[in-house]
Amino acid sequence: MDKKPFVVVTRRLPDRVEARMRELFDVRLNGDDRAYGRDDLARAMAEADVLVPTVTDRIDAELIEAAGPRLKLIANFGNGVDNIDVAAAHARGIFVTNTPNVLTEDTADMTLALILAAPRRIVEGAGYLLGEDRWAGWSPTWMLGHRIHGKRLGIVGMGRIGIAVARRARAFGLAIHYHNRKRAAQAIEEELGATYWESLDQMLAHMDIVSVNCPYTPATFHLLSARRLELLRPSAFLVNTARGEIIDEDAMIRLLEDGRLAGAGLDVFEHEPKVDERLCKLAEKGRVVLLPHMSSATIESRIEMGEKVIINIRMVASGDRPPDRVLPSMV
Ligand code: 8YV
Repeated sequence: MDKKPFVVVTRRLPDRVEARMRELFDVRLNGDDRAYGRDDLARAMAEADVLVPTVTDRIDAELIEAAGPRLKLIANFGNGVDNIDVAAAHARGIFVTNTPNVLTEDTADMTLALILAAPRRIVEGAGYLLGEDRWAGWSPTWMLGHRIHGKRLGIVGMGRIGIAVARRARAFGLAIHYHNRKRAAQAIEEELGATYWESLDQMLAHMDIVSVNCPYTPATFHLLSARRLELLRPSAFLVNTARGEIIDEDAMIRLLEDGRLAGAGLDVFEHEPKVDERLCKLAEKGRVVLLPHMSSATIESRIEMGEKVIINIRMVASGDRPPDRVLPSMV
């Protein structure tokens, strides 16, 4: 690759990151932040040495197979790489990288915010003061939520973010339970006082709050299927800051509408950016708290994600392996 690789960035990035990229690369930025369409992606991949996509770009096998001979790296601005066909890239000898670790704490913070916001009706209460009918003052039985202290939290996916969520939840007095492909290290379990559930079904049936923190892969599509969602207690709350496709959203909505699930806190949706109208109606009633995929939306995270992208590009440009390489076996 040229020392100054031709890098195409599909979305607007923090100023500091863009400035550094201008210094280091022959870079094409996206000033007006208009999301790339499929043709834009195909054109960029036909001529670039490096593509820097985000979660809003679907980089599938067809686009990768049609990519130009220069394309050596797809440096995802994001931790999750479900938007990229990693196996197809690998087959073409194109590196794929992501931006792990730098957004873990912020994403865990937002997960806790939703674990608090849904049972404690925070958004609904805040909205009340802005609504038509003004607040008539305190009342003993009004806006009552559900205590989370002492309740059981079931974490689906005990990776970096799952562990960071557990650490915070423990401080809130939640009992930590988890299901994961493989058991966490004993030291982690002891630190968190965490109980491992080999059976996801069994765990779902015994939790007060369930938090989805696993990656979205072909194996986790509708991991929380209609059948599994039925196992949840009617008093349970469901939180998702991972990917919408991990939950059968239609089945979840029907349980919420029928009162067979107490509530949900959602930062991601199965058909993003489309948010199901029924969820919006449930939000108006305070039954769910909805956020626009902003779990890692801090200036610090986004700058550090950009810095990781830059390091991955520079390593590949100098003929080395990028530190945040994603292999097909990892997804
Ligand atoms: C990113 C995320 O902002 O990193 C992820 O996987 O979902 C978000 O933190 C988004 O993916 C940007 O591509």
